[in-house]
Amino acid sequence: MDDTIIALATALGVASIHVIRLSGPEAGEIIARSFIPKNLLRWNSKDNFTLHLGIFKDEDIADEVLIGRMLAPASFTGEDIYEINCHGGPWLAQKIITCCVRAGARVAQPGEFSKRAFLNGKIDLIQAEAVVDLISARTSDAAKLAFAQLRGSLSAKIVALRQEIMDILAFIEAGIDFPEDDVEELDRLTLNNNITKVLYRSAELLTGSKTGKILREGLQTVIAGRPNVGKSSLLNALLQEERAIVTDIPGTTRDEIRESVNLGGILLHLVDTAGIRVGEDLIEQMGIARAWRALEAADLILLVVEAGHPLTSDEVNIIENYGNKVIVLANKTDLLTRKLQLQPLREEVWIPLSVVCHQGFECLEQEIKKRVFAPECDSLSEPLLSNVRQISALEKAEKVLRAALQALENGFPWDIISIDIRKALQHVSEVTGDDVQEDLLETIFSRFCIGK
Ligand SMILES: Nc1nc2c(ncn2[C@@H]2O[C@H](COP(=O)(O)OP(=O)(O)OP(=O)(O)O)[C@@H](O)[C@H]2O)c(=O)[nH]1
Ligand SMILES: [Mg+2]
Repeated sequence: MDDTIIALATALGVASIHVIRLSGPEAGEIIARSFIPKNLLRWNSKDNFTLHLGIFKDEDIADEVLIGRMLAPASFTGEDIYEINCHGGPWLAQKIITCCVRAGARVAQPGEFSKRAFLNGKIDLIQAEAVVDLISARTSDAAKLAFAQLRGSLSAKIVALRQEIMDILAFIEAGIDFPEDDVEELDRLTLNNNITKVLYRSAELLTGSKTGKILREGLQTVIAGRPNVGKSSLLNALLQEERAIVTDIPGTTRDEIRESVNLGGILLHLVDTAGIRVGEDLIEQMGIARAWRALEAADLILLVVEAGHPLTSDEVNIIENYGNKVIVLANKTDLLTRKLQLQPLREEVWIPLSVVCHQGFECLEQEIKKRVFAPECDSLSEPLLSNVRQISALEKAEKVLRAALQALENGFPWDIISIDIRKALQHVSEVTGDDVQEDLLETIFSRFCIGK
């Protein structure tokens, strides 16, 4: 971390401006070699968080640029940062970078600026990962969630949880030092209560994480059913464009068609599949095999059936096998002459639909929302966990805490219990990055973009 790194922070291509970022102890000197400020006095004043107009000049280039100065330790990385806003030609940007590299800068690895911010204690891992989520957010709830994490509301919860585990550990250590039988009984009860309290808090966070994960990643949503029931018509209606071919010939769709859509704030990754039946030719059979496979990987299955018709064995099979991830859409209600009788097989939800008359879509949206937002987590009022790595670390912590509780109930000695509590502490610390291996850090930050 003692060198100065440089990268293009904007996407490479033609744009009105490009932003080149430099961070490190020599950033100021490197810039000064090629920058001729318009107002030398202001530039020399070293005032922090200031913008400077001037000319960036090298042997074979010159550009009028604006340079932003953010000095250590108040900057994003905690180091001296200079941001060059140059004109948006990719060649020009590349030239400026080359010129700075010649002056001593090193081209940054992906995520290296954020990694420095983390290592300098400016942000924790939750916040670093939230930046990436905010950049890739495609719905307003996903953006809100990432922003809340970036502001540290989730970190505060994890830090509190970590503190409670540290208190438990301190309590056990004291118990080990003063082992007296009558005190021991009382202490075991207190310890049991305290571990249970921590478990309750982590369970709360993990329940909310189901919503968080969906808001962050979206739902893998497979549209399935037998041929000609209106699957591709439903896809087109949800996308509001004629994406898939629709005909009244059964077996129209062969290959999977994948598109994403924002339905009431939830990102659905839709997969339209071939109608399930005994395929007539090899191509159709291959499509049908893909449809079955897609069901396996789905978070949500929209099973389209024809309203008023009895269920086929394949439809029954899908409901029975994938029960809680199925919503049955009884389509073509416009063709019915009498009132539709809905007869669920189990606990699956049925929604009457007419794609051509655009009826039933609100109901579908409500049902999906109901599944995403568990009643106990009302929208985004609470900070939610959403990142798989963070969720899995907390799950591991929960598992060892349960083991500790069990060991306590079985009358195991305190030092054995303390081993589990220590492990729990380590897993919770992994969430914020307070205790994390170097190679894990490498993996996390390598997923970031260059210049971030
Ligand atoms: N009356 C009526 N017809 C519909 C409705 N939805 C779809 N259709 C018609 O049903 C026929 C089949 O529609 P598709 O969307 O191609 O059906 P599919 O399920 O994708 O069929 P395959 O790709 O063959 O599996 C078309 O003629 C559609 O216009 C509806 O709500 N009401
Ligand atoms: Mg189709």
